[in-house]
Amino acid sequence: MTDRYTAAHWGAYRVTGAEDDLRLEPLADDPAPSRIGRGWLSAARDTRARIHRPAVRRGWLAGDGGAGRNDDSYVELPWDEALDMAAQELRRVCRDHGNGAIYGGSYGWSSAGRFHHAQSQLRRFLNLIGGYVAARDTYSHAAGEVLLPHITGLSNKDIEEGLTSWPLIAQNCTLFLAFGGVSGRTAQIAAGGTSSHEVDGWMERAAAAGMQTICVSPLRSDLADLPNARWLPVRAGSDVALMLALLHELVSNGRHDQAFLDRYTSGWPQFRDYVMGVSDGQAKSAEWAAPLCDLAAGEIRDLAEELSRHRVMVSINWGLQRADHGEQTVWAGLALAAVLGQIGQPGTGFGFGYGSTTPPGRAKRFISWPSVPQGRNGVDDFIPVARISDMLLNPGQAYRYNGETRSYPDIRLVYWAGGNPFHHHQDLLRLERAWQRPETVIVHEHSWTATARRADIVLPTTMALEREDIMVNRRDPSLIYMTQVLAPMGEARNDHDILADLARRFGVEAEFTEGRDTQDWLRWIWAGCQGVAQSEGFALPDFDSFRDMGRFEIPEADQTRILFSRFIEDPVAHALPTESGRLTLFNDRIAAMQLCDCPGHPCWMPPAEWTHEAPPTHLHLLSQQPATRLHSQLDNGSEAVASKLQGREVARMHPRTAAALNLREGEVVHLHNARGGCLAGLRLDANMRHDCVVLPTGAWADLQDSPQGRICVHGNPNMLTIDKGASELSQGNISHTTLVQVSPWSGELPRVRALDAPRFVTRAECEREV
Ligand SMILES: Nc1nc2c(c(=O)[nH]1)N[C@H]1C(S)=C(S)[C@@H](COP(=O)(O)OP(=O)(O)OC[C@H]3O[C@@H](n4cnc5c(=O)[nH]c(N)nc54)[C@H](O)[C@@H]3O)O[C@H]1N2
Ligand SMILES: Nc1nc2c(c(=O)[nH]1)N[C@H]1C(S)=C(S)[C@@H](COP(=O)(O)OP(=O)(O)OC[C@H]3O[C@@H](n4cnc5c(=O)[nH]c(N)nc54)[C@H](O)[C@@H]3O)O[C@H]1N2
Ligand SMILES: [Mo]
Repeated sequence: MTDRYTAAHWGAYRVTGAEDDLRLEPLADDPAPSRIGRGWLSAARDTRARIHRPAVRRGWLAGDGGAGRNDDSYVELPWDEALDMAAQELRRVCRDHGNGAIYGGSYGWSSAGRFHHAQSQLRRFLNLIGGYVAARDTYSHAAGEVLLPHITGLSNKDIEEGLTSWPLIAQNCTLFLAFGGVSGRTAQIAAGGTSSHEVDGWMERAAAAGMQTICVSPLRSDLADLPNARWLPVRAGSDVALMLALLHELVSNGRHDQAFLDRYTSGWPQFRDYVMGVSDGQAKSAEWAAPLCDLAAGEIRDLAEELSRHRVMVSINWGLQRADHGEQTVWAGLALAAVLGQIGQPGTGFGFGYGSTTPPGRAKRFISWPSVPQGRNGVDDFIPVARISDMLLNPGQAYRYNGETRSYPDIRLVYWAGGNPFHHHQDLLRLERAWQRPETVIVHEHSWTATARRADIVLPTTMALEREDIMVNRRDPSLIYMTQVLAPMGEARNDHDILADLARRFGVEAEFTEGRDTQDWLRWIWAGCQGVAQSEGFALPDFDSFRDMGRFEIPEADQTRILFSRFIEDPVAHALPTESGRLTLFNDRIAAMQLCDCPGHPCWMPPAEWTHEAPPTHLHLLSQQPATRLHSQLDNGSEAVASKLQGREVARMHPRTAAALNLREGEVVHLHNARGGCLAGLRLDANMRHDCVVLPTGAWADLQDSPQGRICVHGNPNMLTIDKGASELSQGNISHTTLVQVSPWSGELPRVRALDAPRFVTRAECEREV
């Protein structure tokens, strides 16, 4: 009997029932299925929010030059006409301005599945017509991503995949020092899909084996309730000060591992002089750090002493570096692990990203499965991914990035498939202004997100449930044939098919499709997988059998890893590809860049905004990843909708803070600062610092004018965040560095329109106006 499966970034599912009784059942052997999937079917069937037909923005048809790109009405068109328009615009821009005027960065998570990956499909197409301006690095960990190769010689991917495995932590680590926590909330996700969620289970096993855990975070909930778990409620944005004080304390008491530092690091003398205050006259003592971190000096000293007695894993989550000077948390964390001297030992040392998604630390063998080739980009220009508003607002302007001085390209056309910048980017009102600059915006979406509602040409795509695909994830032992579960909504088409039709208009259809339809491509990918499997020493079934089985488990071969183990075994034979061959605690190349916001060693620099010295009414905004969805995906699904309060995203605050601000549980409140504002429903939470407010990311932005200015009535935190690079090194986003005020909302409550379709007009109505 044929089993049917499908998969998403949040898990894999067995499909049962039909029509009205259709169900997505998490795999029976998944120990902790994600709650996100519960909202998947309802979001897919949401006829209000889904895009049914190609649509063109009314103002764009009327030649408004982009000014109306903020929730205009739309004219629906037949596919051929919409594609003709898109092709005409692409051709015009390439002819008049060159391919360097097309922004195709198209950042976003899109959906799981090896073939229908929107961004890869788009890049393949754009490469065939001459190329596009690309985006570098990620929103997830750009600060770490740019820094790590300098200081460790390894890419962020190398580090993520090389991280010391959970079983070794459970066996050997006695103290897990978790900066930002290790959260089952974020471990729901694995890019490309996952058959299993194991992070909470490993933390439980380790705790049962006696491991102590310290959650260093403004939120206690960043770590599950484990035996031997403690909460160190550090001030948000002050972790580097705490790390430096721990270093100072260890060195002052002779508890640093000098032999390790001599053998495996370079630049320790310069960095030590900074820590001890020799170079700048300020010892980074516990007394110095205490007011910055809002901890008692004694607590910091006790922690340093404790660290020196334990087998310690210093773990830095990704969120910590999505902050002003975010590079420093990664670098200072590595320095702390180096001073403790346990890097490269089983279960201890340094970690970056444990719990931030499910794969880091997973003890599985990695297999490089094939994917659809994207071709070569004829344009070599790029921007650091989070500099999009800067680029659109300031063509030609110079900026620094990773030692280079670059300038922003002059973009005329933006093409996006598989991402939602009007949820993910910082300072959305600034983005809204910047977004009015290009001549044309083309978006592929399956739902009327805020980004789709700001596109000129909107091309409706299928959701993963509406097509066939394959989940093969390098770090997952299950290979899943993703069956088609639902018929496509309206006239929605696959990204690939849309782009194939566009390619035909450029005479490159044959190159784009290589003569294959979806089934042919899936067979092609599978044939590649079979080859890879063979070289790994096992056989895969033929394609038809795989499709019938729905799920194939590769022969189990768990593998554990120890980060930096080869280097630690022999630092000469396996020198790191850094400037010194070792871990650099002072880095000459970075120092030579002479950046005022990223000097040559880990360094404390106060963030652009933080609660220290701010009035008590200014709260630190933690815009963490949402528990009920993947970023903005499935925000219209039942799971996310049920979690809202009066139809809006929930903000959490300490009861004492709420009382002082005259705010009550359950009411709608107004979060605001100089950049903008949003409305959210208020819940109280005693397990958090009193000077913070939590508002998860991803509510579909719903920007409306109100007596209090232009606000998001639905609760998107990026109305408030700062659009600035972490430093001139990485230019990574700093979404976790933001102060806000919270007030009661006394006016009438604006209706949330984000989950409805935009207004439609007929062609005739539109033409009458022009
Ligand atoms: N304030 C704040 N902001 C943040 C963060 C934060 O912590 N705080 N985190 C940042 C991080 S780490 C990230 S990764 C980003 C995430 O930002 P994004 O990756 O942009 O967020 P998603 O909501 O996953 O966007 C994916 C979009 O693709 C669409 N989609 C899904 N499947 C398909 C498909 O098959 N075809 C097409 N064409 N579209 C499809 C979905 O409808 C959705 O709109 O957000 C960043 N923004
Ligand atoms: N459910 C769910 N899971 C997800 C995602 C999702 O959208 N939904 N997105 C995935 C993606 S793309 C990514 S990149 C990862 C991100 O994974 P992370 O970056 O680890 O997740 P965040 O929720 O942004 O941040 C985790 C916690 O860091 C803490 N934190 C913030 N600032 C500070 C600080 O200054 N000091 C300290 N000590 N702690 C701080 C906050 O309390 C926050 O709850 O999550 C992934 N997992
Ligand atoms: Mo991310």
